[in-house]
Amino acid sequence: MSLSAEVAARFEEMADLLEARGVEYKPRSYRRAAENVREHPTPVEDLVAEGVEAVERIDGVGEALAEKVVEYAETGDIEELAELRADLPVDMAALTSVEGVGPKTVGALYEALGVTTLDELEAAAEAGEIREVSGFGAKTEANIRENVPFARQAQKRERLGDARPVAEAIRDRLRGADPVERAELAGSLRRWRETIGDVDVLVASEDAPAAVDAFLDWDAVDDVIESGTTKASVRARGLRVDCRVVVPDEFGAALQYFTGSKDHNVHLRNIAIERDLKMNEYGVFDVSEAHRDADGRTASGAGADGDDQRAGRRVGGATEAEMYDALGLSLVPPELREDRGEIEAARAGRLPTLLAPGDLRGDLHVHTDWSDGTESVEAMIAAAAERGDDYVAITDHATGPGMVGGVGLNDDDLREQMAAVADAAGDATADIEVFHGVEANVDADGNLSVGDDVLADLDLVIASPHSALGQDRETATDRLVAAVEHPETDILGHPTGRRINDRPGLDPDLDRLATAAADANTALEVNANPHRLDLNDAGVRTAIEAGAPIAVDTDAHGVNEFDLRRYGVHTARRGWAETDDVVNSRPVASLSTFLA
Ligand code: DGT
Ligand code: CA
Ligand code: CA
Ligand code: ZN
Repeated sequence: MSLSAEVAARFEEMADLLEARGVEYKPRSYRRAAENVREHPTPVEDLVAEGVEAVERIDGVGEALAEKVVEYAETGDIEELAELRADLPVDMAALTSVEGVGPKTVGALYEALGVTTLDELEAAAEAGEIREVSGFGAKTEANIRENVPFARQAQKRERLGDARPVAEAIRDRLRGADPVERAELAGSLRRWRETIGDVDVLVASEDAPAAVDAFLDWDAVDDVIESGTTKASVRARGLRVDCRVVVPDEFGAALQYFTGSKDHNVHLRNIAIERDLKMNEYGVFDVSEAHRDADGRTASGAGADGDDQRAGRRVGGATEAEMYDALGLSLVPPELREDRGEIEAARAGRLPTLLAPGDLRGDLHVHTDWSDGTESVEAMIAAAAERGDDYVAITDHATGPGMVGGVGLNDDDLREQMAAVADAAGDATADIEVFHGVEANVDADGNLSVGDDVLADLDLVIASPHSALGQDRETATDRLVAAVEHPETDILGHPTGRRINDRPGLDPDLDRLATAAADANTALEVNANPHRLDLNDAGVRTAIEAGAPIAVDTDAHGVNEFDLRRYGVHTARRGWAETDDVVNSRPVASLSTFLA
């Protein structure tokens, strides 16, 4: 976590604690300050280095708060926060992660029942104690009981986009360490699952203890959970990180094993058994009679860790490809390893040729400072060109349901923007095709929030749901189908509106939606923002099976967010997407045909 993000999180915690104690106004100013600190273009550490006056340049941060920012940067703590925590010793983040439980509820339940943790909250609900507290009832109690398990689950899994950068930092650090020959991420992170339980890092080295030391030497380590001569687990930047060290000759076997998923590996192991083979983290071994020695052990180094498991004649293990090959399978890309038919496909030689990160030619969902983006049209075009993209679409928010604080453009603004985008495209020095579009809001009934005459004059129309995200399945499906069937819609943006670990969003009948999208030749978006990943992997798979086109877009609100593209690409890969399924992998001429 960056220092800015840490400060913002501490301010939000203070806001919650103050609110729980019934303090007025102050919580709002802390929350506003938190948001502005988080979004400020200059990292807090740079401002702190300049002095407290520089910190005060952040909107909503006056002298008192600026001093707290400096205090946190210098000491890692805020005294007032420590006092608030001592006064209300609750696990605020966990408790307020339960839907329907806010800081005020936490304060009231602590006063009345002494509830401090999720477990205690659940126990109180189960014992029928909550309904007895003034201001609470049986319905609230039932809701809490129902929502605690969901909160517990969400709480312990981290978003892919939060974990990846941390994991890549330790991987790269290990790659530079002397005793390390190879270092790779494994587990759910290598499979690019949308959330991850813990980070798994695998290292190849001839000197395991030295490699473990290199891992423990990482400056992000807050706490060593356990450590030994070949593995260690630590807590770093809020994540649990497991590191294992193997000899180079067994790296492929270990990488295959620790990448998982568990279901994928169990299925493989059963195939091995059918073939008189044994498969584990050390390799694939032929254990047919001819290759088994008297006591089932190999001759060398009896008694060492894993020796029983190394018995038999080894037929593979240095590389992952060898592991799959030994089972008569082609190498399965990590994103597919969920036991969802990939093993049958690998056996039949029918694995999909997945979309590759370099296949995308441009982004079709980009915001600028005309709506809630942070940069100008010119800057976003230049950044897209800089990346080597063939085209980019400028698609600011239209006004309408779900847009708050006057963020969106009305029809007149959009007409004005047409000229501005055309000018910017004309001025752009780089050779990049610029499309002008809009992200229109889909209202609760499936209508778009922009006039048909304006939609017809734009190059591209994204229709996105931003409001009424609690609709039932039937209503939500009707609504989204209406949006994809609108003659001007080219892309259905973030179709469910979910935010990972935050809100579930719509739960449409994806078969029906995808069929409608295929018939209307409207693309369904894979929004690459790691808070969204919407469609998700399963949604992509359904869309593709129905023949609906896919658009993988970053929804960038600033130039740095173009880097989020990879999360969309790998999510699409998890949904078995091939290059031809994705409209923004097409050359500009063929994309233009699609949009027309
Ligand atoms: P996570 O951390 O919950 O997001 O999911 P993973 O898949 O990273 O799981 P993790 O960290 O518990 O273990 C990493 C990999 O190690 C897992 O994907 C497969 C392998 N593994 C762990 N435990 C078992 C097991 O009991 N049996 C088998 N076959 N493989 C296992
Ligand atoms: Ca893991
Ligand atoms: Ca693990
Ligand atoms: Zn957007």
